[in-house]
Amino acid sequence: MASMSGGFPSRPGDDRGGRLPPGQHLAEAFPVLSVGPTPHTPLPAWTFSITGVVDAERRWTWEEFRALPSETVTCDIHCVTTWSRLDTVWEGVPVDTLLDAVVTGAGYVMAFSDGGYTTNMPLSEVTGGKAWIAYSCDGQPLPPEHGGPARLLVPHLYFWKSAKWVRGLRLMSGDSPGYWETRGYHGLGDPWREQRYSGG
Ligand SMILES: Nc1nc2c(c(=O)[nH]1)N[C@H]1C(S)=C(S)[C@@H](COP(=O)(O)O)O[C@H]1N2
Ligand SMILES: [Mo]
Repeated sequence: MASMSGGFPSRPGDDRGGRLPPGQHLAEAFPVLSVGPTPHTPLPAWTFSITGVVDAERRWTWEEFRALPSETVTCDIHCVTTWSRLDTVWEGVPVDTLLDAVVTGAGYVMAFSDGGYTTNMPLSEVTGGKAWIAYSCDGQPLPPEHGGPARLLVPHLYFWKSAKWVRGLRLMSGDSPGYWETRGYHGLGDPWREQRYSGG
């Protein structure tokens, strides 16, 4: 079978052998989409926290976080503004590994980031091997504009759920909208069901 790796635009109607969700096209490069300035938190000041509905809050320093077992993940990413990239390669700590450190009855999670960005989803969307806290992309340390030192990676949902500069997960009993969800984006955001916007 021919290579399907990205880097050139797809023709309209070309779904790359079924790998492009409806309404998506291949990005030529790796676009940067940020609602505010890129934060630059020094690593000695960086921590990752699990807060909210937990038996006890947990916090890792950068050193502790980087000492956790990590995985390499190859996945396709899909932005709600219709660009996709295929076969992106990431390295990161499984969210399952971090959640193993707490006991929770939460049903939802809010990822929170330096700069104030937040995004919410059902907790089940980031468990079971579906999400990572990624610190490397395509073989390089994650560049600041793409969320370095670390970002949430939830590739099966639209990419706005993959919070850049993530600093923690707040576990919640009930759902609550994050930054874009407050502004009309979908609570779940499944690209295969084109869940771009909520309501109507
Ligand atoms: N902290 C933060 N995370 C964010 C965003 C943002 O503005 N701030 N934008 C989201 C959106 S809409 C997209 S498409 C991706 C873009 O990631 P990229 O800039 O690495 O392509 O990050 C998501 N995570
Ligand atoms: Mo996006």
